[in-house]
Parts: sequence; structure tokens; C-alpha cells
Amino acid sequence: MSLENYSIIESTLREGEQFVNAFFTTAQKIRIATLLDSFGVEYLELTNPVSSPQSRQDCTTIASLGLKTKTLTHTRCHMDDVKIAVDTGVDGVDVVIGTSSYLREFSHGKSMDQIVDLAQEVISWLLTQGVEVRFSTEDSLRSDPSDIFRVYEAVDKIGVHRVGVADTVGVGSPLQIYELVKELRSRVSCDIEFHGHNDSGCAIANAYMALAGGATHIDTSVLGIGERNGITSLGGLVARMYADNPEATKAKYKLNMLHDIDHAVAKIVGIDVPFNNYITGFSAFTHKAGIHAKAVLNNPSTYEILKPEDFGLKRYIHVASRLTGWNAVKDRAEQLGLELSDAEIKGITAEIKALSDTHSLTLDDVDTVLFDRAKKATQAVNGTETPLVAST
Ligand code: HCA
Ligand code: CU
Repeated sequence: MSLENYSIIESTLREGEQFVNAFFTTAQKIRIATLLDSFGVEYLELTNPVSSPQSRQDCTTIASLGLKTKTLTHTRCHMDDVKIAVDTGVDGVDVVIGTSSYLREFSHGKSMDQIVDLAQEVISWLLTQGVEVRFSTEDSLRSDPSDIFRVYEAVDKIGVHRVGVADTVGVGSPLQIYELVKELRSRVSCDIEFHGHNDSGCAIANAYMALAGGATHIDTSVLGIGERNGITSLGGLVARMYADNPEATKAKYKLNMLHDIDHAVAKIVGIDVPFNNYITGFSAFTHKAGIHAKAVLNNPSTYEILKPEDFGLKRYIHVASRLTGWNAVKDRAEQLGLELSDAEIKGITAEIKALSDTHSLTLDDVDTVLFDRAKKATQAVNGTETPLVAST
């Protein structure tokens, strides 16, 4: 069921701020929050207000913007943190504490008994404050399952709204995540959130399998930015969900905003949108080989699972290569308004292939060949110098 009915917790303004290059001014935070709100994410997660005075101020500012999306702030499982969090006016508080032996020994030093007691104290206080409350176990995948189930069940019993599974080090496989979430689903009645890092390349697949196992909320960040190489990316999750159900995904989010959102955040953090980024990478809708081009020109669905027009984008057929085919060259000639016979197009295609066997071609090179041949063809027919080019 969760595959049709899930919420995105967009954490660019929390996990994303942990990306090495990220420094967000207040104005940039407001811009990112506003863009994500218009896109339609259900929640925004903000940096823990105790991190710095400006973080606290920004949290209050964003919580009071009157966005449609709910605002959440991240906190440690600590009374001092959650009191300040509630004071910022956010709709909800995302509490987290490490449960793996690594974090218990080398980070906060608490035993599982102490964690269970503390979690109950913090969560029950938060529940009196009228905010949405989530409790998550950091490094869930390297925690003893019986430990995390024990603490999840304890907070579920006192009425927490959501528990979170966090693959903090990106070690989980899709099957492992599915099985863990499925087991958790059978043990708690509250909602389940998944937060997955991408160290071993599974963040999107893991988020998807968490939903398949019964999770209701997925954490994302724009372009996946976060600690190390980041988490499930917003665009990647959207691409995955669209591949399953285009109509539901189009109805849920303003997909034509993704391009601007990815590029705006990339600019703010000083990176390029990767060439192979889901949906918005520069080659995401580019077809090259002649066989692909021919079929796509006949029917784009032959080689496209995502329709570029649904994201406000265009497909591009690459012709400037030795892999091209005459259908692609013909399409380019038509774009340029050139009238050439199929025989001529086939001859030009052979010429392009020969040229690109010796060096890399640009689209300009192809266009030059096309214009040149069109001119010669016209001269041959009319015996004149006038190029046979439609008015442009
Ligand atoms: C971290 C914390 C966290 C928290 C996830 C959560 C993680 O920075 O280590 O709140 O569920 O990956 O565990 O981002
Ligand atoms: Cu994280």
C-alpha cells in the first residue's frame, strides 16, 4: 500500500546541510524551502536548532513562512534539544539516537536500557506539546535487531507518530531493508520512515524496498546531498515512483519543477548537476545509436520509461557520431528546414560516419555537412546558387 501512499520528508535543509560544500544563507534556505513546498513535498526537515544561533533563528523563520508542507526539525534524543525544537514553532520533531554498538561505545556511551528510558522520557514529553513526533535509531542496520525492535515498540506503545529506520552508513541491501521494514511493520502500529545513505549505491532502491515493506515516509535531499556521498535523492525517488505509476506521481508532485530545483541547489552548493542525474542530468533524455534514434523517432516509448514532457523537458537525438543512423540525420535535416531525398540523407549519413571515424564531431559539423549537401543538391536541380532552405 505504501507504494501508492507515501510522504517525502525532504531533508536538503538538514541532511543536505551536512554535505561538505553546503553553506546556506537564510535567504537561500527560504528559497529552497519555497521551491520544495511548491513542488509538493509533504515535509521539510530542518537542521537541529541547537547547532548554532543562526540555525535556531532560521528554523523559526522557516516554520513561520506559512508553507503547505509541514516543517520538522531534527534533534538528538535529549530534553534540552527537544525543548528548543518545540520553541521554534515547527510542526514536528525528528528525534534520533545511535543504537549500533559503534555509536553506543564511541559516540554517546549509553546502554540499550538507558536508551529505552531516555526515548520514553523525551517522546512522552514531546507528545504533550502537540507536535508530530518521530523516533529513529541511528545506524539501524548495524544495530542488533532485537535492540531496535525493543525501543521502537516502547515508543510506539506511548503513542509516537512515526519510527525511523536509518541506514546511516549506506550498508543495507534492498532485500535487507525490505525484510527489516516488513518485520517492523508487523510490530508497531505507527508510521515508518526510512533514511538511507548511498555509500554502496543502493539509496534509491533501498527507499523503494522500504516502501514495499510497509514504510510510509522516505527521507530525500535534492541531488542526494548529505554526509559523504549523501542519501536518496529527491529526483531519483521521484523517477523510481514515476516508473511504477506515472499518473499517481504526476498528480502528487509538480514534476516540471525538478529541473529548476536540482539546478538551483547545485548552484547554491557549488557543484554541477551530474551528467547522469535522474531526469535532470544533461544526457538523461539523449538518444545516440542509430537503432535507438530510429525507434524513438517512431515511438519514444521504445527506449524511454520516463517521458521528458512530463518533467517539462525535451528529448534530444544525438546525430554527431559514427553510431548515428540515417533516420536521425533525416530528423536533423527536417529540424533545419532542409529538403533532401532519402538517398541524399543516406549519402550524408555515410559522410558523417566517415568524418566521425577520425575525430569527434559537433552538431555544428553535422549541420555544416547538411547545409553544404543541400546547397549542392539545389544547384544540381536548379543550376542556381540559391540554397534550397525553407525560409529560416
Ligand atoms: C547522521 C544522522 C542521520 C539521522 C537519520 C534519522 C543518519 O547525521 O548521522 O534521523 O533518521 O543518517 O543516521 O542522518
Ligand atoms: Cu543521514
